Amino acid sequence: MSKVTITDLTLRDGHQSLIATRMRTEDMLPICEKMDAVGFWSLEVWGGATFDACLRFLKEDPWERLRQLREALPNTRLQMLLRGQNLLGYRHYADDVVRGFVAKSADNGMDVFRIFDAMNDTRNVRVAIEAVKKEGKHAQGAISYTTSPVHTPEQFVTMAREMVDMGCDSIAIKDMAGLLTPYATGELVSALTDAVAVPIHLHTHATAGLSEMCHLKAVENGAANINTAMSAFAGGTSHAPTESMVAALHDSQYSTDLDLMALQEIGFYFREIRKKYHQFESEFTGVDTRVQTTQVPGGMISNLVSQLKAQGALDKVNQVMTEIPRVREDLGYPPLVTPTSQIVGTQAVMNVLTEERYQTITNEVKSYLQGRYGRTPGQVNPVVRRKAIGDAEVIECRPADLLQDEMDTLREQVGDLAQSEEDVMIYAMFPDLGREYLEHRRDGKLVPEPLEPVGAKAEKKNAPVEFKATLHGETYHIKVTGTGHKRDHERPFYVTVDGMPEEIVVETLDELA
Ligand code: PYR
Repeated sequence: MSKVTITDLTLRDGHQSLIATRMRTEDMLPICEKMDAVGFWSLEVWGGATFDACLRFLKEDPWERLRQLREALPNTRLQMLLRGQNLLGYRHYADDVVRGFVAKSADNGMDVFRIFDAMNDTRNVRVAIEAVKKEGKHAQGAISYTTSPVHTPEQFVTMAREMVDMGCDSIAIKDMAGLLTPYATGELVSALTDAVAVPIHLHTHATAGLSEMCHLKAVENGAANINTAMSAFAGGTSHAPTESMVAALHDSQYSTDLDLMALQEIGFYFREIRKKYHQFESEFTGVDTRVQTTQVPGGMISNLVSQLKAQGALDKVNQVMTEIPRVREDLGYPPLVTPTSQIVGTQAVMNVLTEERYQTITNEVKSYLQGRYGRTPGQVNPVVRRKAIGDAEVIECRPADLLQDEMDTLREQVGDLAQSEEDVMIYAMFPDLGREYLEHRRDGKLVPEPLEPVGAKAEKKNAPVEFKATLHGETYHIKVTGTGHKRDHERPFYVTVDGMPEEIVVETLDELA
């Protein structure tokens, strides 16, 4: 039995899960010295959606963020989440882009690369793993954890063995939705520790309220490392709190030996920081066990709510939640994680909003059914496939085998806008967004998305929901009981007037107040 180490996720998955990846570098740097002194095994600070969010919303150079964090955290391993052949984007890139991206990440300070594939097709992680090893860095192979009639613990063990054979230094169970239960965790960790000689790390989400129990079962069954987030960015669709897990394991054979008081101080810092980002708080906080029955991750639920709101179809949310598992089954039960969560989620929305299921089929679903994201875990629905791609060929090879090297073309396309190879990578990841970012930077026009002042939301919340109104000499008792969402400027409020239900349309909540 040995000590347990901790990877703290606050600076990547913590804020990605709770405030839509909006934490700015300026809010990370002041606390780095203290975080660096804690003795974490690693800090996950980069990758996943952070690259996209830096460019799209924060107008920050993601590479500059990495360099600054490297400088501010000299004593702690920096860790990132890499989506295998999808890197930090949503499509497969050619192998030369994968190798170049990994090399630049290592040059700029990355130590640990957690690499996953949304289909668990190990062919899609091989090039990235080899590239990390070539740079002399830590390659961590991640299993995208899911449950379905075609997934078994034995398959995950086989996958772990394959990734270790490819050169991985550790294996992570990546439970991105919070599907794990404590006993399933114990069983899987035990099977993995028996099967492979490298350390097992556990990454799970707190959505269903099970994460601390899962971590406990993981360490009891031999996990070397657990992933947590500082309490201010823990819970809900995020992770188990770092401070609580340190306290839970204290004085046991699994003790992390981290200083709880030092952690508390860091926790208070983040408590204040989170307030700044209140406008990005998800509507789903606290415990939501629906993920255990629908398999729909919390982050995906909030995305769906925004998609449906934009279509004026928020009332269809429950239908979409029921449709997602059906689409997933039709597609052969892929784990739901970027990009398959978007592929399945968007098709489910289409299926609900159109008269007939699969009346409209997205291009991503067509590509998926042609094998362009990799091998599907189970059989796909042949009727849906025929409808989507007719007699088109389904590829059997690794999807990136069909891609020509891209770097020369990308360099040529971006031209003088790129002042470094890192800039070329910005363009490579997201050609439209990357070009726009580089142009705005050249023209001195980078404007980050504004933050609403702290308290702005609180004021709105305080608008009266029950009041008396006098009209033509008659006094009514009005109680607002809920809002519907049609178009943003025309929101009906459901009210009771003297106890009778009424619908009134007002321009804004402020006007009503
Ligand atoms: C990501 O790909 O961004 C995840 O957090 C899974």
